[in-house]
Order: sequence, then structure tokens, then C-alpha cells
Amino acid sequence: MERSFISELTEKDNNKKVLVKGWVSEIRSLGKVQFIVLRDKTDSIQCVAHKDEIKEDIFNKISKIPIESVIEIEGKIKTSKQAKKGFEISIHDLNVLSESLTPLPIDTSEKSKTMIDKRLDYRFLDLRRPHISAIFKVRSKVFNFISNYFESKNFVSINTPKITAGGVESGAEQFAIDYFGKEAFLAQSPQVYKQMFVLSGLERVYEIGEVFRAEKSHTTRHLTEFTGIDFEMGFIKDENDVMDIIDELMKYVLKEVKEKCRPELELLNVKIDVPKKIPRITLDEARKLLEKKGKKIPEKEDPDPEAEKLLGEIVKEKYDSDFVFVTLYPVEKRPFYHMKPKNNPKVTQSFDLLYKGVEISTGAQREHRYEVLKQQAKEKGIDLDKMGFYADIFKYGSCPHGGAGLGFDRIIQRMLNLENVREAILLPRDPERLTP
Ligand code: AMO
Repeated sequence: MERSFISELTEKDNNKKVLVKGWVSEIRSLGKVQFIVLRDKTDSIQCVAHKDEIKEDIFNKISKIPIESVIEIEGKIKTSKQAKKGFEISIHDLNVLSESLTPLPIDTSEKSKTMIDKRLDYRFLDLRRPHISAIFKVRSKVFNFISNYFESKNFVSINTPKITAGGVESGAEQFAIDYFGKEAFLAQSPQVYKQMFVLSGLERVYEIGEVFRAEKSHTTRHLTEFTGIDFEMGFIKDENDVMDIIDELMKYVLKEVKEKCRPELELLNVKIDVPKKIPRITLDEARKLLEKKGKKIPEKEDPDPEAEKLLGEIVKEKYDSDFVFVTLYPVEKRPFYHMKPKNNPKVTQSFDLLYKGVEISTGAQREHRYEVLKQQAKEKGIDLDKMGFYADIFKYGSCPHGGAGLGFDRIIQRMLNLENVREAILLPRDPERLTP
């Protein structure tokens, strides 16, 4: 007999013979009747064994099966008013494929109160809980929606090296590694490469890949290895073209999640709001809005996480949007490769995107004119010509361009209202965690 997945079974299958396989969530023995709650990757179902209807040895072994053992059950679908689904499986035969050890190192029931650190130590068991695996089913779908979006807009998918000789972001954030006796670094952004391949003539590129940051941050937003969604596009008018893409991307992704991840959203008790248009406010305007609510941001400072959270709330009330673009960050706070507007050399044509009060993206129009870029680098104490191939890419025909990087893990965290970004990634890496 072919295996059925639990979610495929319906009341209409009454009396149909089925074979199901999965993990044991629960066993209840009530004398002459015993219940097994069996779980596969799709759902759970109650299976029932009546002492006088099955072989004695099968009936007797049920109460001894440890929770989380893997079993297969052959039986018949029977409608039942008491069963949660309105039907159950009446067991004819049962086979234990692998007995679980006891006790389990963590509680795998939905009521589990195990702390996140212990859960991450046993992540493979943590995912036995349907509302935890639901996070990763949504994440997988979102990954596809994002690729679909970029493909539909004629972006070319690229894969760039993660072992590098150095990047263009702040050097302090790089992990140094020993590369056959030479010093190398794990890429802390595909920035140089995405610009390189726009200027190669591909014009529009994107990459969804690992990004490494040697930041000793113990926050709910920071990882040392995260998944970045980076894109870059040529022949833009200005940074608004980049924001237009993100605006459309986020709306598309949220609409798709809302439609295609219904069971997971229900399990996670998450409601998705798709914004009409993501508002764009300048950093100066953001400062004023925050000040009105009693939060003053010093002139030379960026909003801190607390201010970003408050700004998220202000924007939700004012524009009914979970998102907001904050634009025109000061030159001091941005890397040398951001373009400056003609009429204001103190700021950059850059933006951050906040989602429910947390930064999920940074982007900008880039300076593509070699001489200007060289000057801007110099102002930050960097010699562009010492940056090797990065300087070269601007010398042989370079078009106006811009792009952004989005944090995939943070997007999932904000979307699903998870407390910590570590909940949104299977195996997080942070300053304290290198295993499993
Ligand atoms: P930035 O450094 O702002 O920009 O990174 C882009 C986005 O990546 C996410 N992010 C993180 N997520 C988890 N843990 C971290 N430690 C972490 N650091 C960053 C955030 C952030 O918005 N080259 C530019 C992008 C560009 O201009 O195209 C860059 O890397 O969501």
C-alpha cells in the first residue's frame, strides 16, 4: 500500500484502508482502548486501537512505545465525533521503525516552555513542534517568492565569492581566516560584486546568500552569519527607483504569503497586512516625528533601536503601514560609495527600510564617477586605488546604478512576529554559538 500524508485524508475517505507513517506525539491507554497521536510533516491524526479488534501483541506493545518514536500504521478511516478532525484511523497493524530514547532532551510538545538556547542545541527536535516547523515552511516559500519577483523583473541571479581579500564595508566587521598562509576574509556583503556585475553589462543582478559579520552584538536582531538578499540595478534615475523595487517586492511577497501560507499563518496566529504604498520620509522628518513623541535624537546620531521602534509605531498610526523608508542619511554615517545629492553635500542618496520598527534594509544610489568616488573615499581616509579591482570597475564605462541589501532572517522575524531573529533561522550563529 502507498503511504498517505495525513493532511490528504478527509472524512470522505470513511472506511478506506490507509498506510500512514510518522512520529508519535502522544499515547493514551484506557484499558481496552488505546490512542496514538501520529504526526507527519503535514499534520497529526488520532489513531485508535480496540483490544478486541486487533492482534494481542500489537495492542500490548502500544503503551510501551516512547514518544517521538517513528512508526507506521495500517488501518481504516473511521468517522468519529470525539476526534478533533471528525475522523480517526482505526489501527489494524503497527510497526515501530525506530524507537526513541527516553527521556527526550527537550520537551517537544506544543506546551513546551524550554528556553531558546536549549531548544537551539536540539534544533532538530525543536522542529518536531508544528508551529516551529511552520516558520521554516513559510521561510522556504518566501525565498521562492523573492526569487520569482526578481526573475520577473529581469534581474540575473549571481553567486559571488564568500572567501575574499576584503570588502568595501567597515573592516572591523570582517572575520579574518587563514587562507593557505595568507589572510583572507569572509564576505560581509556582496557589495563590490553586485556593483561589478551591473557594470559588467548585466545591468540588473540579485543574490540571496550568506553574509558574515564579526559583530559582538548580543541583541535580538544580530547574527554573525545571516542570509542577505542583495540586488543592484543600472541606469536608475535616483535612489527612488531602488525603493520602488523594494516597495513592489515587499507587497508581492506579503500578498503571496497571505494567499499561499494560510495553514502556517493560522498555526502561528499571524495576520499579514499588505501596505498600499510604503511611505518615504527623510531622516530629518523622522527626527521631528520622534521629537513630538518625546524622543530627541542628537544631530550627529542615527535613531537607536528604541527610536526605530517608536518610529514604527508612529508610522503605523499616521500612514497605516508596517513599513517606512527613512531617507537621506548624513555622509558621516554612510559608506564612501553612496552618492550625494547635487544640492546637499551633507547627506547621501541613501535609505533604510524599517519593518515593524526594525531595520530590514539599507540601500542607496552609488557614486559611479571614478574621480568623484576617489574623492569621496579620500574624505573618509580611504585610498580607492589601493582597493584593487573595486577601483577598476569604474574605469571602463560605468553607468549610474543603485541597490540595496535586505536581511532575510529579519524579514521572517518581523513578518511572523517572532521575538528573536534566532527563531527565524534554522541554526543561528552568534558570538556565543558555533554549534550544532
Ligand atoms: P547593511 O550592513 O545595512 O547594508 O546590511 C543590509 C541588511 O542586512 C541585515 N543585517 C543583519 N541581519 C542579521 N544580523 C546582522 N548582524 C545584520 N547586519 C545586517 C539588515 C540590514 O538592513 N552593502 C549594504 C547594502 C547595500 O547598500 O546594498 C549593506 O550590507 O536587515
